[in-house]
Amino acid sequence: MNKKISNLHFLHTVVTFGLILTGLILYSQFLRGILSSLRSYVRDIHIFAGILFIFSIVAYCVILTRTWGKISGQYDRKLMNLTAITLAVGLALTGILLLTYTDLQNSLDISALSLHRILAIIGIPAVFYHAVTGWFSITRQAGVDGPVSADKGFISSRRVFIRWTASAGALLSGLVLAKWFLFSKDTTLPGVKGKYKDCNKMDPLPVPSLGSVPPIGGGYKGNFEVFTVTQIPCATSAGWQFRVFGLVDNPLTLTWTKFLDIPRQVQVSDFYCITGWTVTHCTFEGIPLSRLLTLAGLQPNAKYVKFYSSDGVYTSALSLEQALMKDVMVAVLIDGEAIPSDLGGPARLIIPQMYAYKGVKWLNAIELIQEPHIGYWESRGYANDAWVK
Ligand SMILES: Nc1nc2c(c(=O)[nH]1)N[C@H]1C(S)=C(S)[C@@H](COP(=O)(O)O)O[C@H]1N2
Ligand SMILES: [Mo]
Repeated sequence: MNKKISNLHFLHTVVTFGLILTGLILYSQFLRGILSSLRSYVRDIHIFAGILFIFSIVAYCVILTRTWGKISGQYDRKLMNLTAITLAVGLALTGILLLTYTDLQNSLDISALSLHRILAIIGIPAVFYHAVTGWFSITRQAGVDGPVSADKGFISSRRVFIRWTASAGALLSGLVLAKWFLFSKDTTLPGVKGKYKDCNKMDPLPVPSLGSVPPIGGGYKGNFEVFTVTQIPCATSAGWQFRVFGLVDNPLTLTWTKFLDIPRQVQVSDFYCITGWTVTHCTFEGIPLSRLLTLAGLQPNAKYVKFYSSDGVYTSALSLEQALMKDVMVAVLIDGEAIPSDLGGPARLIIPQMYAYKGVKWLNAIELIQEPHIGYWESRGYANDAWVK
């Protein structure tokens, strides 16, 4: 039994080490910048280690219920065990929640992410301490039970030494982690800046929320081809406005500042151009279209939603039902950066479940209408319902 527990503690220590290391790499934009080619492997390893971690928690719980009686009276040990397990379960649950984030995003995932980080700050040193002291104390017990009786003084002084070292280590790593998570502002990830041109002059720039920085999707993979049927329009915050009009009760004309006041959401999605190229893991932040439509107040005869671009040429449209899908958004940030003019900024439509020709760039107006509208590419032969696959 002791051997088993000792092995478990060892496995747990290794797994925990792996989780800390990969977790830090995933969190750190700097390390991720350096290791960008390994990014998705790091995530996979983190997930794999997380699964092992969950197994070891379950094993712990099983052992703990068996040995609970034996440690009766040792309240500090019980408390330590319970705290460690609570934290571990919290980390596992939030981790599982984060696994399910795809393109149907909401505040739940953002809360899961911040909770996962906070639990890591508290939890990793605690769990680590637990694993190290547990592993050593059981190795020690095994030694005592063995044929060669060890020197008691040595054992107790070694135990004290290990406890102190582990406590100090846990405290120190806790402080370092806390500093890293709470106060670091590393922005060295090669993003869209430099890669794509931005002639927009928007002031203020949208402030990315948690989830955008660092991007919850780990940074987009692939390359956008800059598609446009016109010259690329350049916007200024003073000249820019966003309208929602047509069959609505309260037509909206929003300035850039008013537009930025509307709460946004962060979601990760893939971007498919029907001509065959794809960009995956894009972390978009924007206003859910349904929120804008609600603000404007839909009239009963509003059946379709038409989208206009400030290029004055490009349009597209969705049925109301499609427009109300919760992952349809008017995005202003990609991977935590303002969407550059090349990619349709300051605001563009994102419809993760449809081909990108539905995603109007330089979006500046939305009209609620009663009859279907056939957009730019739709009128040139592309399907009006552009579902991917
Ligand atoms: N205003 C406008 N929006 C547009 C287009 C366009 O030419 N003009 N092209 C569409 C197509 S076909 C694609 S694939 C995507 C390309 O987005 P990107 O240039 O950001 O890669 O934008 C879509 N939205
Ligand atoms: Mo496209």
